[in-house]
This record gives sequence, structure tokens and C-alpha cells, in this order.
Amino acid sequence: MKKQVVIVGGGPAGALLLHILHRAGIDAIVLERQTREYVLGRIRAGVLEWGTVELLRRHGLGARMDEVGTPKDTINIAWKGSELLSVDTHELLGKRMMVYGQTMIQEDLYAASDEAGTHLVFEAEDVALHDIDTDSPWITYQHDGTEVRIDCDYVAGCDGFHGASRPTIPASIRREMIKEYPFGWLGVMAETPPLPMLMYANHERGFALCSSRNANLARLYVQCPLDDTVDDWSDDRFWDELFARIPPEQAAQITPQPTIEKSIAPLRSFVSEPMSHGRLFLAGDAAHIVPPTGAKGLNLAVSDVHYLSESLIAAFNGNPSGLERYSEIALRRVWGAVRFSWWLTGLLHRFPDQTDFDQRAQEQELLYITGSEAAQRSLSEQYVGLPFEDVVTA
Ligand code: FAS
Ligand code: PHB
Repeated sequence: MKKQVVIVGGGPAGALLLHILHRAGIDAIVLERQTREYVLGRIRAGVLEWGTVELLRRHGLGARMDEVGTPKDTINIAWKGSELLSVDTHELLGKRMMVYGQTMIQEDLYAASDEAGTHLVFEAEDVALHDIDTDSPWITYQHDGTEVRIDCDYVAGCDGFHGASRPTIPASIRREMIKEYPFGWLGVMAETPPLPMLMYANHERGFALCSSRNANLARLYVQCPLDDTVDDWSDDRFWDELFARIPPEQAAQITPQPTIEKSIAPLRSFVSEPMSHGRLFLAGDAAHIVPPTGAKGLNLAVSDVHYLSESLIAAFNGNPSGLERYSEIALRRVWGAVRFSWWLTGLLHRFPDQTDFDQRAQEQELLYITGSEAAQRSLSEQYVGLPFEDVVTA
């Protein structure tokens, strides 16, 4: 089989890249290890930068998002049990965010693939990348017990943190930087009207976050010890802890209901440089991981795909400048989001070795942001997302 682009991984990065390349007339294929149902069963991100919203609309993927998504004008941070910092990004910058779950974006992407008849292979096992540092890379994989070979011009590694693509870049070239945080997030879904605002909380008992998926589906998180499991968290314990960490005024607006999903995710920051080698280009979690505090993971996957799709389209039209600059341009945005997520994680969480001094210093920074429009502008422009750079040059 011959394809112009082979995309390894059918999560948001891979499926979005397939969609955009197909609309540009480029013959691509996605090789996804899991079943369609498994991928659609994952519950992850919820907040979209406005650049992501506009990109999805531009590529014909915005209809359901605009119908059921919830635009948000403010970022809210509760602290000291009763204080509330509310930053109006729309008033400050004319930009807002959209709350629309990653699961729904994945459904929209797969529906678009079905409609366009693009090539999305599920249960592709043992994907292996070959000769990526030549002009003739090729891919092999197992499907229904048969080995398949695909010769291609380019390979997009969109296979997440545990994928096969990143390790194909020689260790002598790869520079991996990681920061592990000493806590995790317990996330739950509950069929109850969510808090109208998106609200983070700094509390001496630990971090909390109130988000949503629709008018009757609350998405809620509390910081928990790394070695906890969901079995350590009954519904009663979860609700008691959430209401202990957020102000009474907001707690009174949420009616506890049985949780319908409960999971714990560790927090870490990770970047692998460079994001390209020969004819292989990494996008999304395959190249970087951020703690979910800044709601950047999914948005970075989208911005990588924006840069990579623009670069591939230009390359197939005779202009390789984007592919030559892709890693540099993408990493500039990645490190901007990685640093912001690291800063916000440090500001909002209770670290195991934290002292009263540390807690007061966090509270003082939140008080400063409350009183400084400049600080609120800085927080806003990083949270809603900085403008994309031009990756292709004449
Ligand atoms: P993904 O990991 O989503 O997709 C990679 C795909 O490649 C998967 O479908 C996988 O099955 C497939 N794959 C892997 N190895 C393969 C192989 N060898 N061959 C073929 N296919 C292979 N981000 C936020 O912004 N907010 C959040 O609240 C948030 N919560 C998260 C919770 C969890 C538990 C996790 C793991 C991540 C969370 N994220 C969050 C980040 C998340 O949204 C990612 O940034 C996003 O899924 C990135 O998309 P992809 O790069 O496509 O990677
Ligand atoms: C979510 O809605 O799942 C969500 C919102 C904001 C975050 C992380 C997750 O920072």
C-alpha cells in the first residue's frame, strides 16, 4: 500500500490531522491500536482555547460544539475558603473559552471520518516505523493476523505518551525532560447541574476544580495522594472533601448525586525534543505532557496539528519550509504552555512538604492577582491561548 502520510494514533491529534489533510486532498491513513469504542470511552479534557474553537469551526467540526458547548468568559479561583478571584478574559482581551468535552470532540472527529470515508484503521497492532531518516519511510502493522506494509512520504507520530513513534527517534538525538508532581487528581462525573462558573480552588486541604460537560453533568476534581486508588474514595468522601475545599456560597449551588465515573490521573510535565526526525513528525502527547491544571493538553495537541497540517500541505505543494521549522515553532508554544501549567500547578496545589509560609505565599500571590489588571491580563492571555505563529514561510 502507498500513502502520502501515515498517522500513528487515532486520538484527537491523529484524527484531527487525518481530517484536515483529507480536506486538502492529501491521501493519509490513521493506524489506531485500540478499538473505536475504547477510544470513545476515555474521559479527559474539557476546556478549549479560543484558537482551538476557531480551528474546529474552520475545518467544519464546530456544529455540535456550538450547539451544546458552553462559552465561558471568566476563570475563577477560590482561595482561603471564602475568597474568590474572578478574571474576565472577555472583558480584558475580548477572548473567551469553550467548555466542550474531549470525548465529544473525538465523537465529532470519527463521525466526520465516517462521512468523508477517510481511512481510519482500528485494532492496528505492533505498529513499527522503518527508515524514517530516509526519503522513503515505511510502516508495518498487524491486522487480523496479517502483516501489512505501507510505504509513505511522511509519518505523523500521534500515538500519545506510551506510543511507538517517539522511541523511533534515536536516543542520542532525543532530549527528554520530565517533572513529576507529588499528587494526582481524582476526577468524577455526576449527573447534577454543574456550578455555572468554571472554578479552581486553592485550599490548605488541597486543590479542587468545578467544571462541567452539559447543563446536567458536572465534572469535578479534588487533589489526592499519588498512591490513592478510586477504592479509597467513596462518593460521600469525595463530596465532603470537595465541599470542604470550595466556598460555602458555591458549594450550596451543587447538589450531590451518585458519581457515574471516577478515575485518578497522576500529574507530570514532560517534553521530548526535537519533535521531528527525518520524515517523522510528533504531535500531541507523543511529544509532551502537561498537568491538566492549565487545561492545555488537548489544546497543545490541536496547535501541533495546526502547525503540522499547514507544513505538510505546503510541502506537498513544493514548499518544505514548514516541515523544516515545525519542531522549533511547535516547541515554542509547547514550552509556553508547559511553563504556564507548571506555574499554575504550583500556585493552586498543596504540596506534601508545604509549610504555613508556603500557603501564605500562595495566598499572597492570589491577592496580588486580584488587585492587578496587569497580572490578570497575563493569566488571561496564557489561559485562553496565545495566537498561532506562521509556520510556513514564502
Ligand atoms: P492520546 O493519548 O489522546 O491519543 C493517542 C492515541 O494513540 C490513543 O488512542 C492510543 O490508543 C493510540 N496509540 C498509542 N500507542 C499506539 C501504537 N503503538 N500504535 C497505534 N496507536 C497507538 N488534558 C486537558 O487539557 N485537560 C484534562 O483534564 C485532561 N485530563 C486527562 C486525563 C488523563 C487520564 C489523561 C491520560 C490525559 C488527560 N489530558 C487532559 C490530556 C489529554 O487530553 C491529552 O492531551 C490528549 O488526549 C492528547 O491527544 P493525543 O496527542 O491525540 O494523545
Ligand atoms: C475539565 O473540564 O475536565 C477541565 C477543566 C479545566 C482544567 C482541567 C480539566 O484545567
